[in-house]
Amino acid sequence: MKNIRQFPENFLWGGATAANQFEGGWKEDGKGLSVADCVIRRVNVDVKNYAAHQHITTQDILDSLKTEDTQFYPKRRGSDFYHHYKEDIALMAEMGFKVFRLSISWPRIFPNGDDLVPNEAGLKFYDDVFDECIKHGIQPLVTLSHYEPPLNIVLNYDGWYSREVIDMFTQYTKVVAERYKGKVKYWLTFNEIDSIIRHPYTSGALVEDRFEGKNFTHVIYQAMHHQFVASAIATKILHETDPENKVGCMLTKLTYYPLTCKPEDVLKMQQDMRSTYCYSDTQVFGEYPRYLLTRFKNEGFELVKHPGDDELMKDNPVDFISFSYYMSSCVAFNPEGKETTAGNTIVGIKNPYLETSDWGWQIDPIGLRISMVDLYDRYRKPLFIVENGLGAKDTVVDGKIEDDYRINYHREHFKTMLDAIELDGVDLMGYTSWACIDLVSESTKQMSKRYGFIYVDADDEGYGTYNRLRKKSFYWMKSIIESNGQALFK
Ligand code: BGP
Repeated sequence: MKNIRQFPENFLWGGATAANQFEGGWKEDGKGLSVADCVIRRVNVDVKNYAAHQHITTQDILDSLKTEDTQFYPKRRGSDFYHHYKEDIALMAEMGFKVFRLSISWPRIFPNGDDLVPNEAGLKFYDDVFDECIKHGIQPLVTLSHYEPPLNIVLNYDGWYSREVIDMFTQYTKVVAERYKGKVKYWLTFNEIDSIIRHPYTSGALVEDRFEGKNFTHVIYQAMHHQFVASAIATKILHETDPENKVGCMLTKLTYYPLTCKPEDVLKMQQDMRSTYCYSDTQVFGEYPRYLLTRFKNEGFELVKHPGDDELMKDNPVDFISFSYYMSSCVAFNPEGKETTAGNTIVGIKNPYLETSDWGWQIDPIGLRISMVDLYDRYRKPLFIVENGLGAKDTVVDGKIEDDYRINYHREHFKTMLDAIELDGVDLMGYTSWACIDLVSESTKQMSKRYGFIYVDADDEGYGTYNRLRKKSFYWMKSIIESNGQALFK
């Protein structure tokens, strides 16, 4: 009998989005401003120059508050999920999704973060969304914080550097855990919690010019501690509210290869891999790894903890490890003169053996298997791939989008995922592609960097009908899910 290769029973196939890139409705029904609503789309900036896309000043924020513009503030409109959620969830159901990853926009619930009572209209919106998912047999997978903290904590507090923000996040978690008890069973606390190092404003509501005279890197470390404590408290609340809740951390899985077998290059690779693992280590083992504490000491950084912080973190480790994986890159002890290429929030040395996407990200399906094995061997807890996909330029010809390049990307990544499960013994709970439907790019704020199986008719300036179209990959993904992966080998 030919052994039929397929994914495990109850494998959670689905797709992922994030409120600040997808919802729109930036001021509707009582929603407060998030940091994302103030981020301008910078044109004529090299995609490799990630820092330029992320840089923001207090003046930039104040300028953004003077306008209702959505042409240059694309995250204010996203893909207008706010008014299309029934249609979008029905399309996801048509593909056979078992799970839909989305984030709750914190300022839709607590417009300023420090409000005494939540915004009922915001709570109602997510009730309607989760009811729609459940009607279609789709489980919501909810990210509590996905790059959209309330703007108020930037302007009237010191972002996540302020210890009070832990209490605000705790209040927010309590409200949504109670409200959606029984509707939501899968939760992530902070999206890519490690990314606060690379984009402190987006993740930590930190604007460098507001910390005159302070070592900004140390400000980020302290803010990150507050997020770790908040994450542990959220995990505790979610477990106590409903024992069926499963809570995951979420890591940017950046996978590095040494450019040569020169020991210095291999050491550099090991150091860079640890620079992201240290954050998932903290959330899985419930304590800072010694090498992170050693780095703090060597950098003269004194972490300020409150009594009870260590116990909270130790007593509330996560149940599973979720991560994003898009690409891999090379590193070298001496990168001088080496050709570089862009990646997810980083720039790396080009790997001569890999193709790149239209945005320079290196396509490496085997790198996904390497990442899965690394993470599973390190933590021995179930994994969940909650972001993986190809950002590409799609064109509509006679109403059709023939995105074979996206099908090829996913086919090769699904095959290595299955290898990791069947050959390497990795326990993989599920997979949500990023993004299952076109939405605004986090880094470049473009609509034209499309990831979806569903096309959204809107351009970088926000013009279009916002009609949804099924791409060729929509039908392919449907066949993969209904065959639980067997269609990969047809
Ligand atoms: C991850 C974010 C997602 C998504 C993804 C793709 O870091 O968690 O929100 O944006 O990157 O990146 P981009 O949108 O820049 O192509």
